[in-house]
Amino acid sequence: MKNIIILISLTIILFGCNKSDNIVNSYTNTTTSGTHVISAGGTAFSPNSVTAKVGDTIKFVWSSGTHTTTSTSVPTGAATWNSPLTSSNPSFIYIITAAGTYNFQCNFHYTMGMTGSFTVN
Ligand SMILES: [Cu+2]
Repeated sequence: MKNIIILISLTIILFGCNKSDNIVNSYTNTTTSGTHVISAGGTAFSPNSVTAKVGDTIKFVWSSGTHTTTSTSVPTGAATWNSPLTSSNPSFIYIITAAGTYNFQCNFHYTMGMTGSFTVN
């Protein structure tokens, strides 16, 4: 009887996790067409250069290590950003509101070339 209760509890826990994953996935899927994923790992962003449009989303995703995504220059009128990218802060979303060139870096590894940009038309 005790084993049955444990089994039921595990099923509820697993079902709960799957359910929340599905919500995350469906959210991602609805924004895929305008979403550009840039991953941070090692000492590089990948890709480190992206072309996008106003209204698109740049999604920074942690891959390994300890990083930040930090804007170093943005077009007039655009918001700057500075966010950790770590195992406990594994993603950061930036919604583009202005055309121009955006440059960003990892504050820990920019001297090793961990920089990137996106150009918005
Ligand atoms: Cu870094």
